[in-house]
Amino acid sequence: MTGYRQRGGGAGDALLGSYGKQHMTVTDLRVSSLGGVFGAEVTNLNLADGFEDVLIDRLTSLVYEHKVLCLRDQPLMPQQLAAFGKAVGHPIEHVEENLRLGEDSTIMSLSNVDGRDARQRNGGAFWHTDLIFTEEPASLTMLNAVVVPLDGGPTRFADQAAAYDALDERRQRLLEDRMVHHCYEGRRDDSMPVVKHPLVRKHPVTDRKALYGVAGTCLDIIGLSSHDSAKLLKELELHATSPQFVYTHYYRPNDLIIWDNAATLHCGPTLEEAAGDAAEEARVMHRCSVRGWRKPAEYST
Ligand SMILES: O=C(O)CCC(=O)C(=O)O
Ligand SMILES: [Fe+2]
Repeated sequence: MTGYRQRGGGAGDALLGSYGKQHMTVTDLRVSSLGGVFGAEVTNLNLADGFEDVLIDRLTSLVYEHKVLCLRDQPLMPQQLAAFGKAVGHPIEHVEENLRLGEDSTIMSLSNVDGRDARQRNGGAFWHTDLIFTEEPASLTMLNAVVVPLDGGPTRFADQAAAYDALDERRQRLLEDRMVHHCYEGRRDDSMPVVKHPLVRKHPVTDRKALYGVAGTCLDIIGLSSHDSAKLLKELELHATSPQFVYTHYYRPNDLIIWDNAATLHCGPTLEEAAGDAAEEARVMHRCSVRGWRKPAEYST
């Protein structure tokens, strides 16, 4: 794998539970902007050394506040990522078995170096929010960058609370109590169940309103004619993903990025298969997506 920007050994080689090192404390964290319209970076943290509840509370608070959080320099083993996912929520088993990583069915790999087809390489290369086509969509999703291509293999994120706030009040009122049908891949052929979710969603922890899942898997807005529904969904998608709401994250090896699926849409890059001469295009991410909303102390009143 020469030419890949690949992680080295280091802290990630220590397994969770080998508590020889000192745990990081909340006061050690350094938080700064990622330099875009939203999102924050966290440094001076090493999850591989272990983590306590108070640290998990602080990190989830930061995710809710900033919607996208990048923890730098986290070369986690899959089982460490799974343990972190378990601390944050209830990790979700991936349905496609060949994407699961080793023994742990809650960690999957996104990769363009292992011969998988374009559908699996590019499964996230469209604007969406994770698992909204199920009754209980994902709350948070995290990606740990293992191999990063030269162009940074970016993921784009769109701030859906800001997109909602930017609508005029009349439009906000019009959208407020609407429900939307969703289906896996936006299928309309009855091959997968159809579920309903609100078009404007109040965040389960922060209570902040946001547009919810207006791109990706929506079939129609309930109560509108199919013409009006298609027109409005198209307009909302354009609005919700317009540049003033978008932060594009170019990865560094060992980034651990965490996003809030209730407050954002995201879109992965379109990936060519990377082999031989195309080594600079290689991209491997370890992924964990969770359900459930951890409520840090500051939100439990
Ligand atoms: O590969 C990416 O950048 C994002 C993929 C994605 O949509 C996901 O992991 O949920
Ligand atoms: Fe996704």
